[in-house]
Amino acid sequence: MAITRRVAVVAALATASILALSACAQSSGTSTGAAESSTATAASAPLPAPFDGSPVKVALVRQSGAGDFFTSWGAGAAAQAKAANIDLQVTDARNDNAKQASDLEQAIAAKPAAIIIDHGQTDTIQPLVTKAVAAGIPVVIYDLALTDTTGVITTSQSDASMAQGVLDQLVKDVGDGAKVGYVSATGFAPLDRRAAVWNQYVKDHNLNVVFSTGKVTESTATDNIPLVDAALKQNPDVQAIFAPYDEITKGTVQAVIQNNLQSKVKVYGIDISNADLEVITAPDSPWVATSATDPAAVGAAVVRTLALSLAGQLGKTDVQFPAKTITQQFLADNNVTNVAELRVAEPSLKLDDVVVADWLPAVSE
Ligand code: SR1
Repeated sequence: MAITRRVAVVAALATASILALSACAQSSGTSTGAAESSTATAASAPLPAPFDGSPVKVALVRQSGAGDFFTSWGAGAAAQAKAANIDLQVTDARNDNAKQASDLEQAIAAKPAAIIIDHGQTDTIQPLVTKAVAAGIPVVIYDLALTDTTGVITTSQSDASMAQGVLDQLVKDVGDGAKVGYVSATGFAPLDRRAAVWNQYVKDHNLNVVFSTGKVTESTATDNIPLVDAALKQNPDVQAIFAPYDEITKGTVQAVIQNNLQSKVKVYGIDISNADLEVITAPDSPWVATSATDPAAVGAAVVRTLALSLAGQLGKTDVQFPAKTITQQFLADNNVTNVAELRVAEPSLKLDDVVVADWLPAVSE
């Protein structure tokens, strides 16, 4: 790679880190404000009960992590809540499991009309979900693995199809039997679901896994760089790396570049954001494909799931949000450099036909 091109990817990664840091600063603490740029399509029917009177109090108990995904998800949730006359009380434990448990205890004690739980660890949260259900409080979870989902509405991205989409591309690019690396962590519901698909592809395509590493922290992108750097130094002949969470993907890309392996190693990720798109579309970026939803659309859709359920109109207990696999080539062909342009190129990302009603259209950014 020419030095100028290498500089372009590194510059994109540096911008991505700065964006991630400012995103962290914005997303901590309590906030009920909707994203300024969001718009609500006009509803064609009046709000039904219980949304037709005073604002409906709903607690959103989050365990978010580093990066744009969580910030956009929260903005989408807040915008949709506003459109549905929901007073959304948000707490965010930011990787602190004890704080999330205490936030949930307090939410149950406040007797809201419902509780949404975004991410979290099974051991900490299961007993409190059981307590909330016993207290008659409707609970919707997103990206949380429970051992008992009785009385709970579960939501997630379509993690299995996300992993399949990007791994099909990996196998197409490097072939069966290729030398591959894996960078992820265990104990997080979406990552565990993606891992199950990865293990199946490794078996089915006889992939030669030369390293497995990775972790989730408050600075996931930065903290994965030395792990992948060490793995690459041991295995410079690896052909492809699966890094299924965009913060981990960014750290992986940085490690590939600092080892000057970007022309030899392809990186496959999951998720999308403006910062990610900057990294993927930088000249000679090794990040060649990602499977993604629009996180703002998913945050909004989780709130709609709850709203439909409170109105007695949901009719199911599990909702999965479809994703798309997006290649570097698709972005280049469609001149996509940010999420707004991606929504135009791939309108299904808006989820505007998922868990909607005439009184509850999807908000869009
Ligand atoms: C630590 S879990 C990270 C994942 O959760 C979100 O749902 C995103 O898809 C992200 O990859």
